[in-house]
Amino acid sequence: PTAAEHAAPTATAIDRWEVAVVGAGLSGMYQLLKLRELGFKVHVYEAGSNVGGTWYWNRYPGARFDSESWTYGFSFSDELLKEWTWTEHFAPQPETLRYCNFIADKFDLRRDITFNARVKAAAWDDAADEWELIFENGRRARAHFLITAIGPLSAPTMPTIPGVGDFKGETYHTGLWPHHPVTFAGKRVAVIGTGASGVQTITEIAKTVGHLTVFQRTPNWCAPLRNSKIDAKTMEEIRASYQDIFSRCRDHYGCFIHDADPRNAVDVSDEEREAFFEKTYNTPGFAFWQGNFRDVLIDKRANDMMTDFVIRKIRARVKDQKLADKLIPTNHGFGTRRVPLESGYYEVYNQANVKLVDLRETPIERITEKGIKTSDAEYEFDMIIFATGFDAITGAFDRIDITGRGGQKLKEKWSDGPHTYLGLQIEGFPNMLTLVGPHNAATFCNIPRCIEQNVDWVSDLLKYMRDKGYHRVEAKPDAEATWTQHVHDTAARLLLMTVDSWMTGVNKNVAGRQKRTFVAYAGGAPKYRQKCEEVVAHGYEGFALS
Ligand code: N01
Repeated sequence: PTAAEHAAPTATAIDRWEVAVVGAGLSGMYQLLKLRELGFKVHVYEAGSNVGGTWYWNRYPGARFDSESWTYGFSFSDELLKEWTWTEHFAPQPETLRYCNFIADKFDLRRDITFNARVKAAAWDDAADEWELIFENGRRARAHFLITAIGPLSAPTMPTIPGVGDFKGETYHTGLWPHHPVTFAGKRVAVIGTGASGVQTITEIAKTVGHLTVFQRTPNWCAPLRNSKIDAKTMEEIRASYQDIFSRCRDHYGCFIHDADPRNAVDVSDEEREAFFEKTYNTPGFAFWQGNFRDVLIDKRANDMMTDFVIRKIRARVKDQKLADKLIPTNHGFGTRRVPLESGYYEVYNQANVKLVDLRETPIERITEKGIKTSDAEYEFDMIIFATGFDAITGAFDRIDITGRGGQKLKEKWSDGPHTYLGLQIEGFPNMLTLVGPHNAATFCNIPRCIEQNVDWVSDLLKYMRDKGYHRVEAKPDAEATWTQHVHDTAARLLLMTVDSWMTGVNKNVAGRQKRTFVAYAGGAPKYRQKCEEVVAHGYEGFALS
């Protein structure tokens, strides 16, 4: 059936499942497939009208991978690897969304997915050993296990600028981009935000826009993507090397194809360092960030060297050096926030029809019916694009009213930052498993590589429980406390902990998200995988099973 044929649930009967999965992005789809194969009665609820998650919602112009396509796709099915063809090394969003739909079709997933079903609340019923889900339209469902597959960057946030709803022209948020075509030719367009979404949007729409004004609060360090097409012969070579590709990704900290260099930047000669920077800067993808000297993200001296190299690159690309000054970050070193990869971003500012407004000099005072008023000017627009990001990692959990054992609210439990065991389970919330959840290596990962690990681990746990006759799984308090402390200890040495960003849990547009905390896992995917395997080897150590 097509997506349109899946009606939203109506407020009558209660569905009952062994396992309810929330979200039909890549993690929810793979989880469905695995549990179906294991014979569980499993069902997925998805807020959107079709599969794809991130790739369903983020349809903004220029959206594309910054992981190599062929390292990003699922590895679990040889058939899928044989049948699917990537056309670009960093596929654009429409291609990745097609990939998601291809998976849904190939494995006939849609028959077990209800679309247009946004979960409003989830509550644990201790007497029945069940989760009850309540949807926005009032419909309910019950399941013995609840698996969240709700994504780390899926709760878009609007800025808290006065008058934000007043503008009468076209408005879009990059993370909620409409399904209908949007045109920019002849229009006066504003973009607020210069994170990865803003950088991709700005670069793409600059090709056709009438006039573009970029409102930048904090400049970000960017590096070149260096995308190219994949021809048929190259695709065959990629297919022949998939096992090697996935094995290399397995060994990398973030499951990327870029091997980290064992040397320290501070230990090599100036010439050697410069040559290596040049080489990695010219390599496609995250090589410069994820495959650089081993000390660049932990030793300030090494980071300064890397940062100095990138400053010279930006200065060479931007003609007006006063403009270059504004585009060069001054409050953080390269790579200490998520690095947007770009394809001609800096050159956009050489265009006569593009203006950069530096909000550190002239802050926005309000949004008006006609445009944006800063402290020194009033701008009129036909369209405002909000590239203002997400309430990351915990935001999607907060948007569901989740109640655990004894009436405990997850939002309250996490009011000072998440507490989890392995980023997969939470004390007080029995039988709830969090794929790509906070404190999970998947949040800092070439995500499908880590999704496969998460889903396989959760599926094995459910099978183990069924085989052994257990009905409940819940993290023990001491295991949760130890893991949470480990998460913070591991992050402490990273330079990124000295900077505000979604990676340090800060979002100035969300109440209660002003203080830095660590919401991901910085020990790296290999170490995380090893820990998960050890827990299993010791009979699911740290979990209470009953
Ligand atoms: O969001 P962001 P994003 N007034 O939070 C600005 C992934 N991703 O959607 O830095 C003015 O990075 C804010 O300014 P500041 C990737 O992991 C992947 O771009 O807070 N400006 C910032 O510039 C990425 O990191 C891809 O001062 C305001 C911007 O909005 C993550 O998603 C592509 C403001 C938000 O940047 C999030 O990226 C895209 C205000 N009131 C995204 N409020 C791939 O390539 C916010 N801003 C795969």
